[in-house]
Amino acid sequence: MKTALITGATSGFGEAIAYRLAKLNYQLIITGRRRERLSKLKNELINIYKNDVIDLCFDVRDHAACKEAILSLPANFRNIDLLINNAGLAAGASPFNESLTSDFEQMIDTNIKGLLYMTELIIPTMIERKSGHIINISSIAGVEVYPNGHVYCATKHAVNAITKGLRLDLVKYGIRVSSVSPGMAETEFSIVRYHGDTEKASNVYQGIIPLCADDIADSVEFIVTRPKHVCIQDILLTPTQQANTYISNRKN
Ligand code: NDP
Ligand code: 8X3
Repeated sequence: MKTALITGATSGFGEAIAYRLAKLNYQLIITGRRRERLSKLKNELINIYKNDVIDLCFDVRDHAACKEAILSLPANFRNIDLLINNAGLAAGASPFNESLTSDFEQMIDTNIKGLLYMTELIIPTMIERKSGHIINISSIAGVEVYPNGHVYCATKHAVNAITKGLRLDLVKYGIRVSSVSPGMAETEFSIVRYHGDTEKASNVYQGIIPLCADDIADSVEFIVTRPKHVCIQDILLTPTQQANTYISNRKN
């Protein structure tokens, strides 16, 4: 049985990916900061799929906490075959000069530094075994910058550079490195982005059928079910009504 670790499994893409990988018979390590949600998800996954699941509650911005979490894993969970770096967020959607420094820091610390911490902690056993797969959840925001997107877009551009860099450095160990780059998807993402303002969040998807978390789980399933000699480097997917980050065909 293969082992996967998913960061940010308490909602949205991470949760959908957890269900999908459990269905594909992975034993899972699910992580996030919201302990109750993790326990609930763990119980549901065990009830439905009977797979082994470990829940680790920590903040990916805290290097010591990431390390402690990985070191706490029992022997049969230490060889992680698949790392899904999914935890992330956008904080704020204002012009640069009206944005909060604390939002900049939260996005950079989570989307870039958290991903780096988890990757550096997990790849040593992949390198040892000359096998493994890392999937970074990037975004269409990593491909093009949109108004008021500045730092969020910068973090996802960084995720893409890190993904390419990892692929270059890990190719000699047979480790696959992929990314998934979604456009607009309705999860808790916009509620978080607008600091809990649900009205502003729902306006984001007005007149659009957005992607849903299962669409991203479909991409992950496609990537992980390819034969070992195939590395899907990236899947960029958007709603049919979204042409790029700022041109959409909204039906009102
Ligand atoms: P959600 O807000 O629904 O989920 C985000 C997840 O990240 C939660 O499980 C949250 O868990 C976790 N998370 C956030 N900050 C931290 C932290 N500091 N430490 C640990 N976990 C953290 O959003 P999505 O599912 O939509 O987002 C998942 C990823 O997909 C993100 O990287 C996002 O940038 C990306 N993305 C989203 C798109 C969208 O339109 N929805 C499109 C393209 C990419 P908890 O709060 O419990 O810690
Ligand atoms: C989230 C997609 O277009 O809102 O990464 O930035 S977008």
